[in-house]
Amino acid sequence: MAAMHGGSAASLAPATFSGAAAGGKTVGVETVRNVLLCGPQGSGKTTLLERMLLHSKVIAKMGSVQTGDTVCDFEQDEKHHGHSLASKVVYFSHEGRHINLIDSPGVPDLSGFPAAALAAVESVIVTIDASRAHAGGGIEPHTRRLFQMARNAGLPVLLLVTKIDHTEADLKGLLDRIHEVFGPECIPINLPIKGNTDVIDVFDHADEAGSGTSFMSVASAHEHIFEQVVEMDSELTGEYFEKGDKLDPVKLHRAMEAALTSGHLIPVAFCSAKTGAGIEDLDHVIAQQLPSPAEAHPMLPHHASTGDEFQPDVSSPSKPCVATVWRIINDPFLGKLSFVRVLQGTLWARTELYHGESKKPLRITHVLRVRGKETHEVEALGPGEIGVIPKLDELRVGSVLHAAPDLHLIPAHTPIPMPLSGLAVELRNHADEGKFTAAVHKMMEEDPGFVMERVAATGQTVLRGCGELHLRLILEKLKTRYHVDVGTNPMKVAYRETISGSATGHCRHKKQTGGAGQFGEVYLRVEPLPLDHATGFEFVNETVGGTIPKQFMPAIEKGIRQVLQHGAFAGYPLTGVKVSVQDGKYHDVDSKEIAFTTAGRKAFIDAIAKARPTLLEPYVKLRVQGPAARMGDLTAEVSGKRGRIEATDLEGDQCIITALAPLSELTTFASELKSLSGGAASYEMEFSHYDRTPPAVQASIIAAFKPKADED
Ligand SMILES: Nc1nc2c(ncn2[C@@H]2O[C@H](COP(=O)(O)OP(=O)(O)OP(=O)(O)O)[C@@H](O)[C@H]2O)c(=O)[nH]1
Ligand SMILES: [Mg+2]
Repeated sequence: MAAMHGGSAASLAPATFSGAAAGGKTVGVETVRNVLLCGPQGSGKTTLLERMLLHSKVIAKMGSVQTGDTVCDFEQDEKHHGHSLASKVVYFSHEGRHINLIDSPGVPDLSGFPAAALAAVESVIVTIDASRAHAGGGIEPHTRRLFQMARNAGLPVLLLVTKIDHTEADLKGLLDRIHEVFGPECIPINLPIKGNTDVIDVFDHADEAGSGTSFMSVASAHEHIFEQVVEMDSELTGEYFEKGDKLDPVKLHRAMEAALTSGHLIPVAFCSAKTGAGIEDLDHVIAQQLPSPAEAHPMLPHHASTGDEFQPDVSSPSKPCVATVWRIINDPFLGKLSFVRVLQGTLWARTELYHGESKKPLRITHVLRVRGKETHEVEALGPGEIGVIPKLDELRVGSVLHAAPDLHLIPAHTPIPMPLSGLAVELRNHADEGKFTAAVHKMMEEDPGFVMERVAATGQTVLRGCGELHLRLILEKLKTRYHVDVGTNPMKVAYRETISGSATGHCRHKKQTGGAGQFGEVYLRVEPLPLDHATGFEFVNETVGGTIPKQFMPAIEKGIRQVLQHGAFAGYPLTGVKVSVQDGKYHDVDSKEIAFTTAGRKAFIDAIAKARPTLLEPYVKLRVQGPAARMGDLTAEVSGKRGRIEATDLEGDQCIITALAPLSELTTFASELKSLSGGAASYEMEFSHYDRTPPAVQASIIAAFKPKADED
């Protein structure tokens, strides 16, 4: 056994892998269960996994998030914050099944992690915290988003009510809210009994054994879930109404899988990680009711040529292997760990597989199973399994490994959120540049919602994430894990300069310093090009009679291009201009390229100043979603941002506002929307186009611009 960094074992961990004992063999595809555990922050996911591992005797003592000794929250920053900050995998056996569970962070800014894990699992458990279920509360906007994300991916969802031990938990009220929010397909598969200290499985039990439930009879819950399941098969429905629940188990199982996959049934289960209530039954439901990789599949890659989904064939472990990478960890001791999901065939250690379009195979030396920070070496991973390939630098999230050289698959379209929040950073110590770039590169590989950009238009290095908290966590990690300290600045908007009219400009550049002098004179004309012009710049020589010899034209163009890059009046790149050089003068001795570069630059700046200079700003397409009851407030908020509303639509109890808005107005939109709606509204945006900045805004930007002293 080797260990990833984070715990005390880390520094002792050898950078090799050993201990094939526990999981040396592959397991049959029908025994595999891959389940993503997601839900709002603090709803008890990590504690629940701890309890499940204890229950299956994988660990002898239960850790807690308070004491920072859980199997999943092993990183220092997770212990420090008391939250999971990335996804982790654990596995254990139950009723002969090999169960892989993925714990994911509930912090909304980190929803890239559960999104990326949709390429690894066949079903999703969404947690709902019973301790927050009083006075009509209990289901947060983030819970709805996660539920929707899983359903949009076509995956079966089980809703898991956690912390039922909580004394104020109003479970009946919560079940009503679940029906209201997620629909009547949400039906209990077990019910709390004995004062919420235990649960009874209502799929297996038709009558109340022992004490009754607090809010629903076992008999009616049993009837309810059976009726819902048999509806998937008309023959089975007939048999059920004739003979009752003694049905053919194979047919019943098939109907159950169909009901789960189509969303006709969303089972609701209850548990408490604190007391252990409902844990045995949850294991049983996962083992017996949730689908295997032979019955359902994760989000799949697509064929590059046709765009069709790749259809995995899990009928035999000897099919050509296809595996997809869904998570990367750069461990300081073990190196790069690529978490894979085997879609078909067997992934053997000491074998070669192709990667993407490359004709050169990659050598797979080791294959591992992972439980928290522990890695266990195995010979192979069978169809449907989740595991890790260490030390392959070429792999990224979304990489597809395959045994057939001509197969070209593109990654599954997992709903990774667009990183909308940006922060400009500056190294405090310039000697750290190499360290900074390497650290950011590693962090981008690990975190699906994080990117770094060097923005040429503003000269800034920008870190983009999915919210202010996300950016804070990124800066913290840079400092504590990679020892790189950066200062931060607000992100500048990438304005552009252009002109709205035509004008002429002139410069006679004459300089005598010591011996040889400099001489060049240029008359030119500028006119606007359309905003959608392909290159945004045209340069023509209209001089006649050799007033300026041809060989000086590139020098003049060079001077003009310097202005295009650095701007003429506000310090932003200039675009959308056609320049024609019309006349000028030269001197046999003193005319050198440098003289015409300077004359060209100054004549151009002179012309721009007279050609109604205009600032352009980036516009984005904005999509705001929130409660229909708040539509008026949300529309007003968008209009207040100079947004041009394009459409307002209603979808159930939600409203969707589509608008075009200038990016410069949206720097604090996320937090404003949050406080306006109590977290119930969210937004997405994508770049649309550049458009003119209103005169007042333009005036203040130009006023703030201090041009550098012009050195010739
Ligand atoms: N009463 C009670 N408290 C619980 C239970 N399970 C977890 N908790 C507490 O709830 C808090 C959050 O638990 P976590 O397991 O960290 O929750 P999480 O869902 O993993 O949170 P994130 O990692 O932030 O997404 C901790 O203080 C736990 O001790 C439970 O069954 N009953
Ligand atoms: Mg957690």
